[in-house]
Amino acid sequence: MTTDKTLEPAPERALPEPERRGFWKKLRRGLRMTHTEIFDRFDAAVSGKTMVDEEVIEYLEESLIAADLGVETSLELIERLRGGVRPSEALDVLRLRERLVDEMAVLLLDVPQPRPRGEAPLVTLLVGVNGTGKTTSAAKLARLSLDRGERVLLAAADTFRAAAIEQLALWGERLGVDVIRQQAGGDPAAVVFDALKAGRARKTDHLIVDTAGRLHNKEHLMAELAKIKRVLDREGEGWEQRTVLVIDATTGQNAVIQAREFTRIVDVDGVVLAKIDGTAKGGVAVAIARDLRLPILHLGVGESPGDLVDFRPREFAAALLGPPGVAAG
Ligand SMILES: Nc1nc2c(ncn2[C@@H]2O[C@H](COP(=O)(O)OP(=O)(O)OP(=O)(O)O)[C@@H](O)[C@H]2O)c(=O)[nH]1
Ligand SMILES: [Mg+2]
Repeated sequence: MTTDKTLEPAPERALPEPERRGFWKKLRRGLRMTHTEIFDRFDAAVSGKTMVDEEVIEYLEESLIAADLGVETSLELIERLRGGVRPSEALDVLRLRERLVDEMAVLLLDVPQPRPRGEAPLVTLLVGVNGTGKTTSAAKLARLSLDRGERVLLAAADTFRAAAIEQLALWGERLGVDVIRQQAGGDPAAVVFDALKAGRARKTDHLIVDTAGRLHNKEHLMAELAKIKRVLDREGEGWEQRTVLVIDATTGQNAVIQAREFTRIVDVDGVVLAKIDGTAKGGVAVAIARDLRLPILHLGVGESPGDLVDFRPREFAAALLGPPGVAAG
């Protein structure tokens, strides 16, 4: 257990209906492949059985590892589960899974939670390796803020390719959000400078900055992000700032390695785990939260701006491990 007060989880806000229903549907859809990965073999293993035996537990353990929860976390979950199962206890699969959800929720509530949003306008700097989903996540975060009635501005600070600027501009058009941009090859820090100025003049609530991601040239990337950070520090008075790392969940355990490397270059406040819908390795969310102690802010569950859900430990555990058709309360 952590004793650091700042890491103590805030109590989860109950979601009002029908928000809860929409959230639950998207989360379930996003975790479908991972859920199947875990329970296909488990279901096969328990079929025809009445007792919890070693074989069932072992299948479960292997499946959790296969879903990239991380070996340590998987073993810990199994140990906790074993602690609650009496030898030759009559098997109640539902109960077993409910217990699994509870144990997982306990583990996930013991990781750093996102800082609550303050009153000040917010700048979100999106960073990450090539192709992880930064630009799409910028559009998704914009949509989330728009839904909350906030004034949003996007900044195209990935000036590396003209196509990158066009991609963000297109999202801006579709969402009805202005995009601050310069020509391709321009200075990303200058774009951020312009965006802060524009944001202040327009009383923007949320400025979302898209950046380029090239890890094959770490020096360049580091220099570019450092320069953007300097502009934010110098010109960003009155703005709350956060750096959000976008990670591609489909790369499984490599995503954890990628995140670790990135946190060496930049101070990261939280993670958006994109493309969790496209992988059976969605357990990597748990590995990132636990091994790197980075708060997971959102999960990307599709390619549309609406396909972003908050990471809520209890609900995540229930969607990942709970019996089908049971929604978390
Ligand atoms: N299924 C799925 N696809 C996603 C998700 N997020 C992004 N994508 C897709 O992943 C691809 C790359 O997304 P981008 O947003 O362009 O990634 P990026 O990090 O901005 O890429 P670069 O600018 O080239 O570094 C696109 O085809 C997106 O539609 C997601 O949550 N689910
Ligand atoms: Mg991009």
